[in-house]
Amino acid sequence: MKKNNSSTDNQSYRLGITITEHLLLCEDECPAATGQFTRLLSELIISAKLISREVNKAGLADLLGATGDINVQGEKVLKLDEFANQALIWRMQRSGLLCAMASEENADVIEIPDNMPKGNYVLAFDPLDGSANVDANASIGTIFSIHRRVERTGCGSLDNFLRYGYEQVAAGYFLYGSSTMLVYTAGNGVHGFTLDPSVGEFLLSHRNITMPDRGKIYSVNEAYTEYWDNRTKTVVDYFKSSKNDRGKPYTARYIGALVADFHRNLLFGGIYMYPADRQDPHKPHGKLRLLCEAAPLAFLVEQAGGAATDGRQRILDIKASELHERVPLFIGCKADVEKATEILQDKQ
Ligand code: AHM
Ligand code: MG
Repeated sequence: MKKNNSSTDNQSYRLGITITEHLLLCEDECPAATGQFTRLLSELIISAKLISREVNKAGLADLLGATGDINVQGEKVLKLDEFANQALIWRMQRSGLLCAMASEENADVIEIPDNMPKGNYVLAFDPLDGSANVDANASIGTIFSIHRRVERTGCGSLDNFLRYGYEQVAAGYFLYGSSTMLVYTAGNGVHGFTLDPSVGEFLLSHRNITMPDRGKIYSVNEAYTEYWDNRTKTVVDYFKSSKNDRGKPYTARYIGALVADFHRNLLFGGIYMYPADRQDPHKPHGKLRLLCEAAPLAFLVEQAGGAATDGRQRILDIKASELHERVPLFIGCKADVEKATEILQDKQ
């Protein structure tokens, strides 16, 4: 497997190529760029720094546990979920760069108030993915997806969000782990930046991340085995009984935070699966949300040389039909995802 963290990257980390410098360099390479996208990412970064700050002190500042509310997904809202959601909405609404937003925590499109300037982009986000891990001090993250607004429609219109994944202009995540990281793509490869707390800046640490064709990890919640159909069971059995390219068995890893499981597999090579759950009336299409989880990670994984499907078709080719649409997800190294999809289609 190609190493992502080369000595050159270590040097750029030490010498400090900041995310802003990186974005400005990318802007220079694109004559049509107006600077709006750079400003949009910069605003997201400030929101993420605020969230990272709260996550880091959560155990000390009465930020663990639930608020007592239930969100649109029928899940308990945690105090940090609420903080992350409010931080993003508050900052991004004022940026002047967005036309509308959609959050995993909000039932409807979040409009930009009348007294605030509007922009050309729309943003969908999962403010705190994997938040069930918060109280255990495990990794969590913020996932985001950016589209250009649909010109012929009003800002608050749902049409701005009911789009194909391949129309995204950028996507990424902030991971609040042993370090805070930003990993993003704007269609020119996948780049990772690590927050240096001593200077308060995201510095380039993982340039042009690429995935091997096959991985060595499979990630799935096997406690649900009895609810899967036979083809899904065959897929998981395949990874349990096959050897990877080094002739060794695949290893199982499952944190239970998509963003953290995805990040590990992106760096080390592997496949993450959240299949449909035919017997659970709440999860006939799996658990993960198309717009704020599956599509942005699918954009990233394809840019890194991997693949993502719902077991039948490419995630980026799915047009959302509702804001909180859920999809089964098979995402990771290309050959692994193709194998899983082939088994699910029974085309062996
Ligand atoms: P969340 O966005 O509300 O945190 O829910 C999604 C999370 C994913 O991060 C994670 O992969 C999955 O739910 C875990 O679900 P399960 O506990 O069913 O394995
Ligand atoms: Mg999530």
